[in-house]
Amino acid sequence: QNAIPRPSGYRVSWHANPDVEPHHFGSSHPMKPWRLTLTKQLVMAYGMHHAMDLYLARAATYEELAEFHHTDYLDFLQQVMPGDMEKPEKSESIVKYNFGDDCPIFNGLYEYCSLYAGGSLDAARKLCNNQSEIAINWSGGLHHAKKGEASGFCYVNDIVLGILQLLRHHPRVMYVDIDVHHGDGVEQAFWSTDRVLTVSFHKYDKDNFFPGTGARDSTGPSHPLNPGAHHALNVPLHDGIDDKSYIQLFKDIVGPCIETYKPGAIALQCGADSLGCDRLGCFNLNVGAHGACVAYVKTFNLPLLVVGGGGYTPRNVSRAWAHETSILLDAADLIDPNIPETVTFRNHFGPDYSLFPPLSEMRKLDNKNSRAYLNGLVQSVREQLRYIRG
Ligand code: ZLS
Ligand code: CA
Ligand code: ZN
Repeated sequence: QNAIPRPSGYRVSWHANPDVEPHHFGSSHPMKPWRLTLTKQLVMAYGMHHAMDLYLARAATYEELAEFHHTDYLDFLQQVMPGDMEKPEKSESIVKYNFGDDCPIFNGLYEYCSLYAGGSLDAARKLCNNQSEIAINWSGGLHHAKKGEASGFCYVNDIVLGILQLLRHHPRVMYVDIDVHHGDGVEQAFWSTDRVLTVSFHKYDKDNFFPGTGARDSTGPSHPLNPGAHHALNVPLHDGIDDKSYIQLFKDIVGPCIETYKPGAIALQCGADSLGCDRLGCFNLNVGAHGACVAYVKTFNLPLLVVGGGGYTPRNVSRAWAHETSILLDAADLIDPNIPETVTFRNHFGPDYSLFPPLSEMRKLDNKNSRAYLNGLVQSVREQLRYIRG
């Protein structure tokens, strides 16, 4: 595969540390950091690494993590060991900090957390220093982590840390989240400020789908004098949303949000569990549609922090994030949809060996989102935006 030419107009930076990849949540756990290895192999097989500035992410320091997280939580995260789960004297803290099946304690947990957080911090700093226009950290995007507890496979919130960095240089930052789950940790962190507008698209079912928050009428603090009022925007969806409706909805909502709020920078969480055939997800998107959302955000030409997130069918996560890397490089047209013969672990991409397998046809799923429901969402978002100024 020929190398992708380097774009002349703007710089794209890639922030990663290969030491994230071998961490293991446990064999039955859906989160597989190994999907990052597969993503990198695809990106390299296409020659995309020649078109970006590549940075080895450093570990976030304790002090950097403490910009958002409570130090008692960080101390625990730093000291806890795999065997502690069974120790009675540790059980109080384990419950308090929400460790367990979703957030297991594994070897190298603190290293894993500080490396993926370091990637997002480095990426945000490159944007602030004008050394990059688009900065990518596929190992980040862990949107559920709270100040003082782990949640939903997330231990430290690299997105919050990245946005805090962007806020040093930009009066307003917009956050967009296309993971199938609600971006509750990021929403909560910026709940009381008008300097961050959070926008999450997600499956919403209060009782049966994690984390159970993110209803349409959950828009920020209810007191009108609280500056954060109206600055959380939620797009709750039902099962099976398809390419056409999702792309239309995304543009109808994200476009007016950017035009109204006029952010100085955007953080985009690209959770790939919104794809069809995801092990945990229930949407029906193809790789092309997921990428179309990324492409749309890029058209606004704002400094862009791009992070990963969920995604539990590794072969499709890596397809999506490789395709999205090519979009961010303006090189999607130069990429062969047939996965190169030379890619390492090519067997994972069979039998089709395509970057765009027909995911939406592989699992029969009705779209439970009626046209009327989606139109109602767009209407209600328009009404919310009347309270927002840039
Ligand atoms: O957004 O639904 C839940 C919570 C439970 C059900 C599962 N049990 C284990 C705990 C209690 C109510 N948790 C979700 C979390 C989803 C996090 C998404 C993260 C992100 O994509 C960003 C990275 C959940 N869904 C599925 C599982 N947990 C889950 C499935 C299978 C297993 C294996 C390992 C562990 C226990 C058996 C597990 C969790
Ligand atoms: Ca989401
Ligand atoms: Zn998710």
